[in-house]
Amino acid sequence: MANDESHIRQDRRAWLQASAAGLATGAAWGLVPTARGATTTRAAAYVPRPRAADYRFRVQATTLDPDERKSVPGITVDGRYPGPEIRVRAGSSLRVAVNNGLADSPTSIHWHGLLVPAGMDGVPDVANYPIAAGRVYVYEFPLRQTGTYWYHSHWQLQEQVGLAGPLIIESSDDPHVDRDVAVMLGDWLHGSPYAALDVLKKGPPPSPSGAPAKMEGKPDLSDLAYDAFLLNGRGTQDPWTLKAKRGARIRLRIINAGASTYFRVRLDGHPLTITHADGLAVRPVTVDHILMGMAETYDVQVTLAKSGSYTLHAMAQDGSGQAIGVLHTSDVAPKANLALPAFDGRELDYRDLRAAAPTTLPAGPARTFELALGGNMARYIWTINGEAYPNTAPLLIRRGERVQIAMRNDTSMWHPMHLHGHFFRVLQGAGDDAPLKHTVNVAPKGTARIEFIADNPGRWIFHCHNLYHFEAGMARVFEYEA
Ligand SMILES: [Cu+2]
Repeated sequence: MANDESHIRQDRRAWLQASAAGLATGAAWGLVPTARGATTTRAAAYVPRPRAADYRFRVQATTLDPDERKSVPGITVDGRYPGPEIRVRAGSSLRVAVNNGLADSPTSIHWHGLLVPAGMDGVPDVANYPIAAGRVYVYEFPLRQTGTYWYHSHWQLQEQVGLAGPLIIESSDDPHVDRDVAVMLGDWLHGSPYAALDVLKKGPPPSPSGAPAKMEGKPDLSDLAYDAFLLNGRGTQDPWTLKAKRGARIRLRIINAGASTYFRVRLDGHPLTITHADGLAVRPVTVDHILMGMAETYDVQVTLAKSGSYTLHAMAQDGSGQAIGVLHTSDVAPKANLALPAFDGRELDYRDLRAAAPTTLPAGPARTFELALGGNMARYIWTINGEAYPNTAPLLIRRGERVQIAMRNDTSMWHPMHLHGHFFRVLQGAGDDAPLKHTVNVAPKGTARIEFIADNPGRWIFHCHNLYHFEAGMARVFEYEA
């Protein structure tokens, strides 16, 4: 017993140190002095590794009413949407014990944009078994990067009903700012997304909540008619606000966590200086607004030079609504501007993104893939090279290869294509300083070229981050050959 107690005290001491170092912010669900932790402490002298920041997540069924118009069943971490913010320091490692408190469903958490070992990626049937109801899985991995990321369920449509949250890895190289906040965008239904998907699979007709928007016509901007758009889990009736002193420099870590919504983002009265894309530093570029695909993140720096209240708008690309937040100086009350802004001026283009340092890949044999993004709208099947996941063969690659992918979008919808476990270079007229991203938008009838070095062995899913397109087949697995 004495032994056990001393281990617990050691753990508490470790926790205090971790807190002081900023490793365990959000300590309410922070380090847990378990038998497992005690074992780790005992082994520490023999297994040198950075001390993990510890989080404990309980996935549970919850009722949510973020826009205060209808309570609907949700699935969350600890009853909250967005889920608790993970905020850790570069160079540490992260441990999250996920307890599946759902009565009747598996779950599985994906750490979006993180270069994790394959067994920690959280994709059922690709990297992991799903976590059965009532079971715990401990995700633990070293942090090999810094920046703005997020986590979300990769099980069925749980992401749409609330299982997502921000994941921030702070760096000592971060520019000094007065406020540093995550801004998570989302889309929200008053009905079941599973019912909505069934309706999509049956085809028209359009009807109320959750039913498909019209499917014919030119570029198709949305399959679903959403009931609300959310910013940090709040509707426009009671928006998220941020108070800062006049002159404050503010870093907004914007995450498009929408399940199937592209957002146009702008801040009243302020240009947006983009400092990071998909977590990684870019040469700062100043624009008026950004079109963000699902799963993309942008870090934006703004300065509130003059007293006032300024609304941050995230308008759904189809114009059907917006999410807002309000930034204001401490001498002025926050006042929401609910008018949809004009998106004039300069919009961010991938060609504006330049990595902070050259990103050329090490020499190695090249392997190329041509991938056609397709769809059958009548049956709501989405494909890559004519095949719908999971009835697809893996795309084989080998460690050390430069993998080059040319995509062609044969459909009338946008597809934000996301690769797990790697960053890729976006080759859009860029040279040595092509930006590194984990998600690339492919416009209707458009093309995109990317390349990455195969340096993280395992099986990795590559998929459209429109949740409904993914569920309906738009995915392939990259698999390392032995
Ligand atoms: Cu898609």
